[in-house]
Amino acid sequence: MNRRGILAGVSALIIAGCTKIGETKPMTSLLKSTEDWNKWAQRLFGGRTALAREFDRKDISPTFRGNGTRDPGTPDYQDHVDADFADWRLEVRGMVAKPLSLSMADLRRMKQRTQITRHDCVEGWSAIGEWAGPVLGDILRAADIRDDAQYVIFRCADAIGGTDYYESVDMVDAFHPQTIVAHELNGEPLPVKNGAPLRMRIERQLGYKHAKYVTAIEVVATLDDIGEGKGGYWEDRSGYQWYAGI
Ligand SMILES: Nc1nc2c(c(=O)[nH]1)N[C@H]1C(S)=C(S)[C@@H](COP(=O)(O)O)O[C@H]1N2
Ligand SMILES: [Mo]
Repeated sequence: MNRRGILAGVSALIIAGCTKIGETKPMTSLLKSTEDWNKWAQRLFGGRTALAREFDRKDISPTFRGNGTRDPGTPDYQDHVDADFADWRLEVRGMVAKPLSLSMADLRRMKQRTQITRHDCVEGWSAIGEWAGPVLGDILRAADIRDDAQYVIFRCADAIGGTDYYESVDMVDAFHPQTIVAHELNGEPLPVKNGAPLRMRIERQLGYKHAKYVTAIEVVATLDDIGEGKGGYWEDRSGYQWYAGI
């Protein structure tokens, strides 16, 4: 179910709820008006769909450090670096009616979103940067994802200690307007240390959710069969939360 579906469901609930309120006295005192239902709906969903704070150009950090993998270091990745990522592809697959294989040019041709946001790493550092790229929701709509899809997996070109890095989000974050597939940092193509040529921005969550070196987007119904089943590289091995809201 996409965000529109969720919101439609909530409206239906609000309307159904209103009819009931009129009928039952205890409910009338508990939930006085439509306003209360709206507040309840907002608390449940509004918190997740709200925008992350955006900053001004003057707030941009002079350097944006690289963390975790700073270079995938494989011969294949080095070939892509040498070719300026001209042949990099982003695969979109899984529960989609139209699987896609997007080139960097395809991604640059799409409508772009630019946002200046703060990145917060669990290790205790933050940095503000300006990111640009297409909105993930537009890519998922182009691929025509199935109604019963639940999660989006990001596959990466790097491995840590022999295990491939990956991450995942649910459809609320996948269709969040600030969730972008970034190919630029501060007006320049992404540096290798920051995930060249493509990295996710999942602005309402902590740094480890922002997958770098993205090679594929996989739409699935369950996380059970991916990695160790906890939805991400760090979630699988260190008990980091799958939902790392900030
Ligand atoms: N593919 C991949 N993505 C990754 C990581 C990684 O090691 N590999 N590290 C994560 C962590 S913990 C953080 S804080 C950010 C760091 O992004 P940066 O290198 O641009 O600072 O990337 C995240 N995404
Ligand atoms: Mo991090």
